Amino acid sequence: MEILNGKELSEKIKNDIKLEVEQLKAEHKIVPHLAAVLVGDNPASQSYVRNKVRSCEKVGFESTLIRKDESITEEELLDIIQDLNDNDGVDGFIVQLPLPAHIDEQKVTLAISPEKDVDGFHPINFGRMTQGLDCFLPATPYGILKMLEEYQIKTEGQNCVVVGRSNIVGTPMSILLSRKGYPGNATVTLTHSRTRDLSSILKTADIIIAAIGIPNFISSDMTKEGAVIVDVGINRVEDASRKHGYRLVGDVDFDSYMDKSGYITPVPGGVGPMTVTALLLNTLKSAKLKI
Ligand code: BQF
Repeated sequence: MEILNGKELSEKIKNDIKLEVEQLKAEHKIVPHLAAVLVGDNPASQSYVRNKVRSCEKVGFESTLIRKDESITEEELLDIIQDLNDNDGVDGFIVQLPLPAHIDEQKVTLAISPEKDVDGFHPINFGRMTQGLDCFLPATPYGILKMLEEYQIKTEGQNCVVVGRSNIVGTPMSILLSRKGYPGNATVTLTHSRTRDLSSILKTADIIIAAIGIPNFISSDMTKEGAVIVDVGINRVEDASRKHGYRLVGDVDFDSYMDKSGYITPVPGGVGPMTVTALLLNTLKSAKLKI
């Protein structure tokens, strides 16, 4: 298997972003500014937000982290979102998901101004995406497209099987791969928990996007020789030998692909870093609209 190295590619793209930010600063006095709202103390969410803030620092963006206790009311959170919408100094912002059960995520997503929705979750951006209009693409699918492009993976006419139908990964990914152009023009099958005989569908796939959230769910005996395997899963599994008592594994049994041909993304270091970098690209795009 050839490795699709998301970590390495994300460093390369971040370096390009950094150079562009230096130019924006020098020529237009513009410094892109990303804000993040983190509610509660979910360890995974804290780590994701840390990655985002650290990446901002690396490329020369300004960043603001707004931390709130999980007892925050929906109304208070919507007020914070309104302030960020109105703040001309902020180019884009994200509200880290998941939110506590008493807050309606849909309501929160709808409250974010589509012009600052650098996560690309607002239905305006989703709708614009489906029609091929200019928009903020959702970060994970955007990062995957960048990776397929960099490694010149053929998508036209290829059978692509997406596993998982979430609003933020599976569903948009299926739309993006079936759109006209590159990377697109694929024949896409969107599968999910109610799909019958997933194994035989997977056997037809030239490209697999695994976004199910079940550790090691897909193994090499279920897929064909030479397939491109994109593993979106980031699952914490207990591992007493590790510093924090857990390690990250994907939705794909990576080790089972040792002796196969094709391409595979590792976890960690595959899609994850590309997701964060895609968020930076969206924020840069938003900032450049000020010119
Ligand atoms: C890596 C995310 C599920 C639900 C909400 C690098 C990240 C992860 C892994 C990261 C993710 C996953 C993020 C690695 C952001 C990706 O080295 O493999 C970076 O920070 N991500 C998120 O913000 O919300 C999620 C997954």
